[in-house]
Amino acid sequence: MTQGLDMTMNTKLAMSGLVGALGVLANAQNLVTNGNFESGTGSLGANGWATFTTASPLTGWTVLPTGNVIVVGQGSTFTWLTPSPSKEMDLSGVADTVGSGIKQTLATVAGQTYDLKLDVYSVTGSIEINAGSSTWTRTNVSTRSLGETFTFTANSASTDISFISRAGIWNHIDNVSVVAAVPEPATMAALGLGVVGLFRRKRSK
Ligand SMILES: [Ca+2]
Repeated sequence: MTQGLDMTMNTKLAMSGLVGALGVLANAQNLVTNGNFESGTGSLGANGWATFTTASPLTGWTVLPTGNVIVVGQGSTFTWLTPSPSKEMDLSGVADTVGSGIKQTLATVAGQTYDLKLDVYSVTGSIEINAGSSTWTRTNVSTRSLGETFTFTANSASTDISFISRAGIWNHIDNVSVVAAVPEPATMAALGLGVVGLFRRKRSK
């Protein structure tokens, strides 16, 4: 009887470890909302672009106070747009405002490492990329650069990511994603213990 009770306890512990570990693994999905800038843009107008400000935010994103960004679409007068995305973000907007940009707050796990990935196109420009306390700058990316990856570690349960025009014009980004990098050793250990625990339970039956 006692042994049976112990086994139940062990099984529960093993299960909780396994479920917890699987929960973290399941988080290996994109945390960014509307990272491809295809949602909630409405009509892009005759010129093929639309302006977004703090007063008229874009789905999933907060436009920074100095922000005056535009979403650019296919068929716009900006003919340099490549065919692959139908819409993308120009951080400097029509007015080419320095400090213009967008922000999004993500639910993260403190201590977890994440990969921030995005497409960058910055003709005579400079894009500041932020994730928590990490900062990177991409300048004069005159050829569209796809899937650039920046790795950061979250300090808390929420992390702000932001993209800001620091100079020049045509500071474009698209396909922004943040995905948990390889699970932490502690997570892998919990997963391993969970599997071992279940295996032991089966064998003892
Ligand atoms: Ca897009």
